[in-house]
Amino acid sequence: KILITGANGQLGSVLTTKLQGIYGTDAVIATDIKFSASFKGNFEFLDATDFNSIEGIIKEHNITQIYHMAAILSANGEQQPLRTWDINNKTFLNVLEAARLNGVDRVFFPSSIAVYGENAPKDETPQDFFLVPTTVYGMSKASGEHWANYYFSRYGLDVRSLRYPGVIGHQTSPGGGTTDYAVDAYHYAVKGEDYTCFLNETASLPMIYMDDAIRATIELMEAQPETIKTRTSYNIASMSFNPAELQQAICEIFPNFKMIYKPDFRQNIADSWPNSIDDSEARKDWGWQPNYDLKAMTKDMIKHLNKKYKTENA
Ligand code: VAH
Repeated sequence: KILITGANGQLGSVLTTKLQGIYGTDAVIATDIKFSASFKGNFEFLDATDFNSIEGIIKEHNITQIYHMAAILSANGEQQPLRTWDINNKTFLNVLEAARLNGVDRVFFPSSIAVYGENAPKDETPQDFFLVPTTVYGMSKASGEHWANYYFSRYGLDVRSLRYPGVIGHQTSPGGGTTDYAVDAYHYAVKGEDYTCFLNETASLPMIYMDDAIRATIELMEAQPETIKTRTSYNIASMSFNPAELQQAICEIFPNFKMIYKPDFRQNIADSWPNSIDDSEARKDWGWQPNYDLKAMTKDMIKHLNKKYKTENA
């Protein structure tokens, strides 16, 4: 059986539905610290900062795989640095130790391009580069990568990880990240409203469509163990764009859509991250290939959001 922490989060909830579709609803135990009334399937309340709670669920349900999706993201994390460090690290260490002690077969750890800092090359940032993250979120993801590598090397625990770019999807709202502007902009455009963007128009960042991010996660977890050569975390990429390029792509469908630029503290976070990343190792080791570029993502996002707002206003 598969345990997902943070199952009500931006990625966790889409991943839960996808895994239910592949393995069957009964095979997936979705957990979070907040309940979602619309959730369908097996849900259990879980505060992953409590080791005994995690170990209890693993034993009760004979968990063989864990997707640890719970974390405080970059922007929210900067409002509460010590709590973010504590929660992001304690939850992952609990997952690793409970997995090791209870024969869990495979663990997924979501890392992020937020592990890179100002010192790294901005374009096509290489997989192996000295990490100097400047957000607590990025620091916690960089330390998580090292813990993943340690549990693999010392205990043989099969931990796998991806450095997600900014993830954009229509299914869920983002939760306190620096790339959330790209999701919000589509919602405003579909509602016919202008969008005030918290980054400036030239802030280029690596991004990925939700469907590609979820497919990459499952492809990585289903890959033969011997193909996984990187046990810290793999870069994956699909596109990079800045807010002006997003506005242009949306205007091809909504010509009157406007973005107003009012950068806030999140601009400093975006400035510390790469513009684009090199994901050649993921392509070589386990065959990563993105399907969506900015044009295809924009078409699909607007198609789904049009439906969502039509049914909501029906
Ligand atoms: C964030 N969405 O903005 C996350 C992600 C690369 C960005 O890590 O914090």
